[in-house]
Amino acid sequence: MAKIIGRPAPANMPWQDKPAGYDKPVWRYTENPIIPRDAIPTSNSIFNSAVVPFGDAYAGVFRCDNRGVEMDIFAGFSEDGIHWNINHDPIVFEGEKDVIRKEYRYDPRVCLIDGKYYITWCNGYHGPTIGIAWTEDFKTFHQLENAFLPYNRNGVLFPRKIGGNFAMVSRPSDTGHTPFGDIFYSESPDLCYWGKHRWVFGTAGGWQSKKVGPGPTPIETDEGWLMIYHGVLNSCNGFVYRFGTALLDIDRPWIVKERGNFYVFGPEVEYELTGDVPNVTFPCATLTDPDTGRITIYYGAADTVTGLAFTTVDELMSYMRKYPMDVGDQENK
Ligand code: BMA
Repeated sequence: MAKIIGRPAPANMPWQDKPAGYDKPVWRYTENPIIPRDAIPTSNSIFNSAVVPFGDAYAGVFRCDNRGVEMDIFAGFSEDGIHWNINHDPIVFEGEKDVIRKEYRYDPRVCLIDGKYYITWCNGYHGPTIGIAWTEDFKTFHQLENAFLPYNRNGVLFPRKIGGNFAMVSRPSDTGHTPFGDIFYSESPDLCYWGKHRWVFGTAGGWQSKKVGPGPTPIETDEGWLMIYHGVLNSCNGFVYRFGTALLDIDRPWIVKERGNFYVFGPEVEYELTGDVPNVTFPCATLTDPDTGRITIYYGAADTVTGLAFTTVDELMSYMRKYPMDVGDQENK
């Protein structure tokens, strides 16, 4: 089976074995949600957040909407990846005045590349676009130019350069709740100028028929980039957010080698089905263990709280292969 390529996992990576008799590829942490909506004094909701190993513990960037329901991102720290101390004030970025001006910030991702932690998020700049910053200590954050013109959401960096360039997948959008969405790939030599924009894939049937967008940092395996992505159904009662998997070519990630037809995870339990926005499960980060193939997923639930879920590279690959989608002629798409 596929092997995860990457740094060894922290010894205390959060994990629970699959419950006996459970027949789905991703299972929930029994103590979910790990972060309640009011974990800091001003928060209305804490969700769609990203964590990474940091030293011998963990750090993260959290989406906390305040009780004015204004969106911003906050740094946080944890010894075990489960219990978090989130700063009570949002991140203050250093950088050029035009760059650090703030309208709103949400849905952060964190990605370690060559010893620096890069944060990407949906950044308000006359509409949503992709903000980028880096930090080495999760105390001082240096903001770079926005990656793209508005409108775009879900900018997710690859954890290493591809063809000598930084690489990112994203979902071009509109100013509102965007009734469309495909995943595109882009490269940059310097994290300032982005190009080589390639279409990766678009919507398909059922659970992913309205829009699809990148989730956590793609996971490098010896068979390709394993991408966990969100898919959205437009039901008669609003959007439903689930997630599924695709395998991208390692050197040309716009080439889709495989894609699952079935979702791997979706809203099923109370804190996912009810909250500020019902029926949303939205993954923004994973921890991975190359030795065991374990994958721990951090996801936002109902735009209100943060949950943990578990799977393995074998579970995701075999489920994708059991229920595959025909990806067509990728060389002529
Ligand atoms: C998307 C983003 C996410 C949110 C989702 C469901 O467009 O705004 O932050 O989780 O909608 O409301």
